[in-house]
Formats: sequence, structure tokens, C-alpha cells
Amino acid sequence: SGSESVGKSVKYKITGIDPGAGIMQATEEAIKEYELDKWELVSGSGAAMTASLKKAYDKKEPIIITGWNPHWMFSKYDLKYLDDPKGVYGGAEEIHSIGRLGLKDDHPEAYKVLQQFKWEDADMGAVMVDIQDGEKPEVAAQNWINENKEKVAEWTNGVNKVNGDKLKLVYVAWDSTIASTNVMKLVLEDLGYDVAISQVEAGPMWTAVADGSADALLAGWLPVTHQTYAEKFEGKYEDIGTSMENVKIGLTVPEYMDIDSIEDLKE
Ligand code: PBE
Repeated sequence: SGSESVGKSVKYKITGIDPGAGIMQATEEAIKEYELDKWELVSGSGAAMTASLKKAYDKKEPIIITGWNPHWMFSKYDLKYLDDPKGVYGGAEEIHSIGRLGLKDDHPEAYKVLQQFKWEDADMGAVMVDIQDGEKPEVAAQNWINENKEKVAEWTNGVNKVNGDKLKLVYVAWDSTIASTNVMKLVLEDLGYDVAISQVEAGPMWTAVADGSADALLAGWLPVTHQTYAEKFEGKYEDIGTSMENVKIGLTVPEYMDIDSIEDLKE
């Protein structure tokens, strides 16, 4: 049957990203829930996954990846999410800005910016596409800021300038998070902060904010994607606000593949 050939054609492999990503935990869960006994989730990185996607896509070969929105791959390629009738990947997720305890008292101006920080899929997408097209992250971030002064003015509305206060943001090398973290770094620097951004893995990112060694992270995907981290560190961080609504994670395939649901992977 067609579905049987899908499994065989990809050697029963789902091409994933870094092991600490929430979407990896969700995919392990999906493998259990949908009884995909023959299937294996292969870990790697966001960059390795999109390289594999490009290779397969250029030859119209089958591939199954762990996808999410916002992501530039949806504007570069014709892709679709596989239906998830069991709801393992959740529904509409939100991106939360998560701060260390005490951030509001220590850096009230930065805290206020993070509280007022809200943008859309298309905004983050523009930064991501620019980076994907070869621009340095900080240049892509500055380009977006230059073109979106009104939006940035809303984030900084009523915020006073500071004088070189140090801040540390932690992030993971997910394309979406590289975009948001670079934009926020420049916005805070423009207000007078001295901002360090530090790239780590997902677990260490949450840990750094929970133990106070970093001030904030911008990629708290909730309620499902980072549920394990949010529960593990409950009471040790502050959920400052939501920067984006209606984001999504799920198994993703090129449109040319003849499957529509995770259930089609079963046999
Ligand atoms: N992501 C992008 C992350 C959160 C941001 C969907 C790859 C994750 O799965 O944890």
C-alpha cells in the first residue's frame, strides 16, 4: 500500500532536531501514542534538519521532519503538517518570555519591554528569511527594526533609558529563537543596556533562568512544547508575557507526499 511505502521510503526515520527541544519529546510521545513501533526519531540540529529537507525537496524525495511555525521553511518550500487526531502536539501554542525571579526589581525597564514585546509570525519570519538568505543575525535584526519602528515603539513605550546595566539572555540555535533574541538584544541595547546573548541547549536555557544565572529567555513555548521544563522549574521563574500567539509544532512533510495524517505512518 501507499502508506507502507512511505515508511519504507524514509527507512522509518523522522528527521528531528536537538534532543532537548520540546518537539522532540512530543515526537517520542507521538511514536508511542500512534504505535509507530518501527519508527525512529533521529536527533541532530535545526540546521542539519533543514539541510536534509533541502536535499530531499530538490529531488522530490520523501522526508518527514519536526516542523514549527514561525519558520522560514514554510515560505521556501511547499510543506504541510500531518494531522494529529490524538492532539499530541497540542493546538495553538504561545511563545512566552520567561524571566528569572527578581528581574522586575533589578531591571524594571527591561522587564517592561519584555512585557510589552509582541509581534506576529510574519515579523519573525522576515528576520528568519533574511538570515537564511545569508544576512548576519544582528544585521537581519537591525533591518527588521529599521522597517518596524512603530512596533518597536510599542515595546518601549513608557520605558526609561538606562546606563549600561548588564543583561544576559539565553537562547537555543532554533532559527525562530535566533531571530527573536537578536532583535530583542538590539532593542534593549538601544535603551542603554549592555546585553549578552548566550547560546545553549534547551535544558540549560531553562535551568539558567531558573537558577538566576541568566536574566531571561524569549522562547518559552507553552502550554505543550516546553511543559516539562515549565513544570520542572515551577516557582523558580516568572512568566513575563506572551510575545506571539498561534504558533505551532508538528510532524511536517513536503506537499508532494501522499499522506495527510500521522495515522498514515502506522502500518
Ligand atoms: N522549537 C522552536 C522549540 C521551541 C522553539 C519548536 C523547535 C522546541 O521544540 O522546543
